[in-house]
Amino acid sequence: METGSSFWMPAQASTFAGDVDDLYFFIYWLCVFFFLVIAGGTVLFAWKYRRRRPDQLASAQITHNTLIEAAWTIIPTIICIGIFAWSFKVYMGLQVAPADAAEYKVVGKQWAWEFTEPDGCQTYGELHVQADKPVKLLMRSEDVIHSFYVPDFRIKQDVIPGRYTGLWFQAPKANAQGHQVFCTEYCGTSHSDMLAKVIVHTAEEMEKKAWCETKADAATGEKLYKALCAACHTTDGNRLVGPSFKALFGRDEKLTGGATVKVDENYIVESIRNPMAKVVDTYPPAMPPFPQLKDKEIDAIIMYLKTLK
Ligand code: HEC
Ligand SMILES: [Cu+2]
Repeated sequence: METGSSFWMPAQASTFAGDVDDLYFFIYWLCVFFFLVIAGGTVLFAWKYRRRRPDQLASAQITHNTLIEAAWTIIPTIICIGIFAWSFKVYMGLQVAPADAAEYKVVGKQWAWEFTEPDGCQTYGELHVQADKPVKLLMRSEDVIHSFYVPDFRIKQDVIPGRYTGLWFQAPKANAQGHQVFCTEYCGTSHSDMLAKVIVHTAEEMEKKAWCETKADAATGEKLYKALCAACHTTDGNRLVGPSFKALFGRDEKLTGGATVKVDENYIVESIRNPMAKVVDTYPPAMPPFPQLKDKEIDAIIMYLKTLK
């Protein structure tokens, strides 16, 4: 468990996580209190005024009590107005990003998250932000409705095709492990694999931006695989939406239409750039192209695929 997390709630890792939790627990305990009063009162009265003899008439025929009726109207009204005012304040805090927030672009698609930093650096499955600085996310979907949810930050927003939606947050503390991101709108077969992390950096790390230099090595390839391909391709031989990458490199692949192709570097590049050109036999033409991947990133993926014996 992360620091600050409890049995009830995940860590409070954004500036407004505390406010959201305070409001939540206020409403929660208010409900517990009234549940006990009402359910307890019902049980108590059912017992206290029970019929004791078969010929017993109902006790006093009370038609109304102005004082009690006024009280149970006015008190809940005041409580509801109070909850509305409090929620409105917290909600506006969540909705309105400060003017100096760093603007990141977020794209959700089946089944990965892509991020573009204000300076154009692109990352996949990892959102890198600076500690104690406001961050604004401008989000869109390339296919169906997704939803961007960071429990540690207490933020969640639908990501919709054909229109931008926004979110903002400020994470006070650096966190190298990262805060988990989930997709919370059911979006197809690998919905539950549509994961990412928000990694919060110190100012010095943000200056260096080590994650922005792409190295053409197998480790980088593995990271890209996990962020972009793992929802459809396994490495253990199991069939998912697409074929497994286990022992893919060098094998002879049967294509729809009957032709056979040897899996080499050029076939892999073509599979990534133009997946419809050659479709593997028994699989649907369901792979999206990845025009955003740089040549170096594809080199890294190929190096990683070669390690999967
Ligand atoms: C939405 C699901 C999906 C995602 C995401 C996806 N693929 Fe695919 N991929 C498929 C499907 C389905 C096939 C089989 C049909 C075809 O050949 O186009 C396939 C086929 C392939 C093949 C040919 C495999 C073979 O057995 O010959 C390669 C190589 C490949 N994908 C690489 C990638 C890489 C690299 C990524 C990540 C950058 C990726 N795919 C992401 C669905 C996906
Ligand atoms: Cu999704």
